Amino acid sequence: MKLRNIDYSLYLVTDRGLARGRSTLDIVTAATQGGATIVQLREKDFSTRDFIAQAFSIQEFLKTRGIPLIINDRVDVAQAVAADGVHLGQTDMPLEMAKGILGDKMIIGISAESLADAIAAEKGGADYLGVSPIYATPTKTDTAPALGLEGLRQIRKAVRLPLVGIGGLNRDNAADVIRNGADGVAVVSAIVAADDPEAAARQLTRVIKEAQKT
Ligand code: TZP
Ligand code: MG
Repeated sequence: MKLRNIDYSLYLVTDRGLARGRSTLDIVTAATQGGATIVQLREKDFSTRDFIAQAFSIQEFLKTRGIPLIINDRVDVAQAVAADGVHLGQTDMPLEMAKGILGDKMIIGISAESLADAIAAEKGGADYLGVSPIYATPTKTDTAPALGLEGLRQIRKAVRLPLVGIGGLNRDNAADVIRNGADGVAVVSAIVAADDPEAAARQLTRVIKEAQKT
């Protein structure tokens, strides 16, 4: 069954390469202890089999916390492990095809790199949008031009879907993203590469919750 009422407030996106030798499960454990509300498993160089094994292990942990697991890029992996959702970019499987395969059982998140992307994804039945990138980031360099807070505001005005900002976000700018219309803040390096990922997540959670009140 598709989860409803997802809390997108602090959306962790994993990256083994930035974890400084710590396991993805360690990072996910620390991040959720610190308040991450949703986790996307992003594995660009795993074999399919390793990706599935990793997904099962993270899922086993997240289920005990009631935190949703989203799989990056791979509709087949998401389906194989019965993840809560899949996240697709503009060059991944088209939304319509993913919906054809997954039906209405899974959350489908779409990366919107422009206002037109956002409008098309809402029309096509996406469940949430990653507004990408808010700022340029060394974590992912093959992105569209940064949308900035102005780009985020324009998308907020045009669609009703939950919006998660991503790209260059950290505790110093997370509140701006919420105040300019995002429901949540997605981060890689601000948690994954932190000296203390749990403390980093806790700090982000505090900033985000505070901004959500205003
Ligand atoms: N998609 C757009 S930007 C990005 C992804 C996966 C990376 C964000 O990483 P960071 O370290 O939070 O800037
Ligand atoms: Mg992708």
